[in-house]
Amino acid sequence: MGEFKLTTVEEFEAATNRLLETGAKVGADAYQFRVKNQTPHCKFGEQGVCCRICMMGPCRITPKAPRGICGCDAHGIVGRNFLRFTAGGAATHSDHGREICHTLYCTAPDGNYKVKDPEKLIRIAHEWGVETEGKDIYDLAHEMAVLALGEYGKVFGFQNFLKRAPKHTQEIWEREEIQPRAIDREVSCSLHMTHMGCSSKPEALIRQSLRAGLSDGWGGSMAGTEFSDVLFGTPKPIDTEANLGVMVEENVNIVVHGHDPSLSEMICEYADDPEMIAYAKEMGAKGITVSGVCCTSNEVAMRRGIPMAGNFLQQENVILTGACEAIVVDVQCIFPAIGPLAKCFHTKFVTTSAIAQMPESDYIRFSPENAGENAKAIVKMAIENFKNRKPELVHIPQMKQKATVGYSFEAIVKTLDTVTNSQVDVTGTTKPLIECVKSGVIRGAVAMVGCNNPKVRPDTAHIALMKKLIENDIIIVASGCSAQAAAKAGLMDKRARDICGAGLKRVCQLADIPPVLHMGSCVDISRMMVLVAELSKDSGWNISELPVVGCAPEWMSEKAVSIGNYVVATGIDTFLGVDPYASGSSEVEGLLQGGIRDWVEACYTVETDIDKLVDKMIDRIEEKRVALGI
Ligand code: BF8
Ligand code: SF4
Repeated sequence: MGEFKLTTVEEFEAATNRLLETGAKVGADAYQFRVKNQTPHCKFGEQGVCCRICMMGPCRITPKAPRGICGCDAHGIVGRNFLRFTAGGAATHSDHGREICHTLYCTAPDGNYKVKDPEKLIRIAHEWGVETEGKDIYDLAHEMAVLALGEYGKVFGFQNFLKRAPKHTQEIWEREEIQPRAIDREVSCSLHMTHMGCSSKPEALIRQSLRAGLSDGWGGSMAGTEFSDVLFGTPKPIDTEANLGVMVEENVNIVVHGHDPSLSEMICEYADDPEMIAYAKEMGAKGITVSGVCCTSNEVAMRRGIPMAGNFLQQENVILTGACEAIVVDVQCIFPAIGPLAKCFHTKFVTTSAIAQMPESDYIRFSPENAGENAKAIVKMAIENFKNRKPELVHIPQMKQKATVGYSFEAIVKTLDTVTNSQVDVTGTTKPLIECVKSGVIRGAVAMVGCNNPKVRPDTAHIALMKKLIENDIIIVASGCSAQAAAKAGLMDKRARDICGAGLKRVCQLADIPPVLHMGSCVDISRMMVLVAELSKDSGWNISELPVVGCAPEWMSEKAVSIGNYVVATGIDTFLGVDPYASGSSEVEGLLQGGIRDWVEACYTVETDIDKLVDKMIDRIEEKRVALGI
């Protein structure tokens, strides 16, 4: 094992440039070129002042034309666009959650999917008031799946999981009338409110944005996370590796990409099958390597230690290695560019979901009923494709870092229990962590989340922010593509403790953890909600008083706005490095970056200067400490 050193963004970029040279040889397109073609972006779009929700438009607001044809002003248009953006994200996360609930419904002792964490299922059943005594675990799974699916369309009442929040938070949601009702209703209601001739009042639109976001974070995403754990196991610390160097030249390389673990779990299962490995050898390979891109990669890394080939803006790179036999995708964050790019190489592009169908792909429709059969067929297809590689195009950048991942809420509680020697019985609570925060050994925590976006030099913001935060004794929980940026850099290697401040370094040593804890995929930001809820209950502080902030420095997707809304609505100040198309309305911007604090005790800060962004987060954490008198 060589000496520990972080990988720099310059090194990432050198590897990418080398891959783009291969791309040039085969006439491949890449996002770097498309960005140039799309720059400069439309100013109306950037400011959020373009409206095309009815056929009298499209209308664009300018000083000379301050209202659309219907009379809507910039504040109404920006607010409506913001709510529609949120609804898109809430629908997307929540529908992923729904698929997981459906998979739970399809579990059987001898089926493709089984119950791997029965204790967790029973725990959730008790939370929801379901009798478990003497029930067969599969009967219980089916009963819970039906109830969970019911959360999407429940006729009366609010989301079941809201009861997990501290009382104070629940009271805020009730007072502000933002408790989410049925998940589908919040999405529908958002589209209704933004139809031509409905709401144009920023307060109403932003309030519904918070409610739709909450239906995601404390509804659909939470169901996605919790029932994925029931199906595939609750993550616990596990070692893996990250970056393109995890692909193995001598092996058949299968890359899983997307979000729903129902597909990737099955592919991993069959890629491990001795029969398949023997077949790969017969075809001239040494074995089979499955690696991942985007959130599905996080899912299988957290549960199986499957290596992470990269994050969002690295998805084209896996094909440019010339060593990818198949890229198998389910839903979300998949570039439509993959089809034409794969055609420049021998790579098979396999789409599997009716939700994400793309041209120039092999469509093998996946369902819980045919999952085993289809996963086997896909693995076989990849193996048989090994012989079609063009050796002269193969180049895998030899760049990877070790990472310890798998820090679910349950795993964090268990791991951090070992840190302090408190006299009180601390087993199973967040109290040891609170003690570290109170004493100042850890100053606070930042939830680093979200995507890459070419508007920010990819990964620089994630990595620079995390480095400075851990130097300042601020622990990080990370998810999504932010977590993968950290892992690629080496920040999830336990040896990264050496670049932390003295306090955090000590905690990392005692607990044997890296300073950046991988909490999973983007739906798993619901795990972070459970964590802050428990921290609040165990400390007696309100969530908004905790020295904790959220940050998405390179975000790009609608899902990220939905997340931002539920994080803020839960009482956590959230820092964005990319402006959410809201600058065209002083009223909407004023609410998001200030006014909503009166409603939910937190708001957004938008700051595109990375150095300033990190300083603002540190200042906010220190302000909260002062307010708590710690
Ligand atoms: O849900 S962080 S680029 S992969 S949207 Fe997509 Fe953004 Fe990555 Fe996962 Ni999340
Ligand atoms: Fe224009 Fe109003 Fe129609 Fe929007 S709703 S396109 S502002 S007329």
